[in-house]
Amino acid sequence: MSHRHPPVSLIGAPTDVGAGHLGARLGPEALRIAGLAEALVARGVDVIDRGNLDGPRNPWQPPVEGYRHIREVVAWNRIVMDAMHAELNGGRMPILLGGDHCLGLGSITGVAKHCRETGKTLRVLWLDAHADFNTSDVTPSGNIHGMPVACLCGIGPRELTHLDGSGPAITPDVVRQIGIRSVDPGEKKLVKAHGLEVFDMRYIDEVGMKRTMEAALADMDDNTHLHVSFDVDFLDPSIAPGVGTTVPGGPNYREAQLVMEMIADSGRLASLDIVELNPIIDTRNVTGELSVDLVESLFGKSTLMRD
Ligand code: NNH
Ligand code: MN
Ligand code: MN
Ligand code: MN
Repeated sequence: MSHRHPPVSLIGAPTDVGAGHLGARLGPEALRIAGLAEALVARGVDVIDRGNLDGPRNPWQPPVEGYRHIREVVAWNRIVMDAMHAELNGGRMPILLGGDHCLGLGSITGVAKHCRETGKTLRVLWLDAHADFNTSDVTPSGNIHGMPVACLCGIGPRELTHLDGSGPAITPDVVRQIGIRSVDPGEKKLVKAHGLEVFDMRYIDEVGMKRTMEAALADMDDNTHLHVSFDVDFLDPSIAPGVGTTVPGGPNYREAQLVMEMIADSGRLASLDIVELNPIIDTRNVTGELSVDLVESLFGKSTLMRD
């Protein structure tokens, strides 16, 4: 199956203010050097690289009242929200090059705003080893990259839950999480209480990736805006070592390819985050190159049997 894709805009957000390791600020450049734009052009996609957004530097301070760098996180996320929203308004598909996963907050808030304005139904696929559903009370680290899903659903401090000045961006039923295998004890209670749909690794082991993706992509239609938030630590660390918080037991290369191919086949992909890539920790940009390889599948590259 092949689908036409709208024009794409690459948006770099070089920051690690939400993370516990320095280096994700170099993610956008690692993805560019791995050939992201060229790979999309080779798929026939019209690509503009908007370059990098500019935001506050990482002050590298300890958490205050359960949040690390909240001011800087808010500033970056406002900038990202506006950039994502502007691209969608202009009829383009934004691809956010993170940066750490706190940016999923701004990205999806901008996407959700556009969906409200255009009457689209938003579906978010959250590909991650982690649920990112912490709050200041239960976070083990204070790092806000562990909190964006909770904040998007209205759980958290007002400056994060009302980033665009209105209400929370989404409700938990919008989200499908895939690949989850590290959830903190207090976070686990919250995930259950809010009824988040989580296809964790145990589920994937038992049911297989094909049926997992069929479930995660079910009930979409022509009016669905599908946003994929791809935390690179979703992948097994044996193939993707270049992230700050590796967790063993993630999807292997073939499973990850199938995830991307099935999303491509849905024909509904309308915006994307690629986050948490940390080239400082990587082995010669292999994780950047793998990310580009997977994005090619996301844009319809598959083996000759189905082209
Ligand atoms: N759950 C941990 C925390 O909140 C780790 C979060 N790290 C991530 N999330 N990379 O995707 O600190
Ligand atoms: Mn994450
Ligand atoms: Mn709009
Ligand atoms: Mn993660």
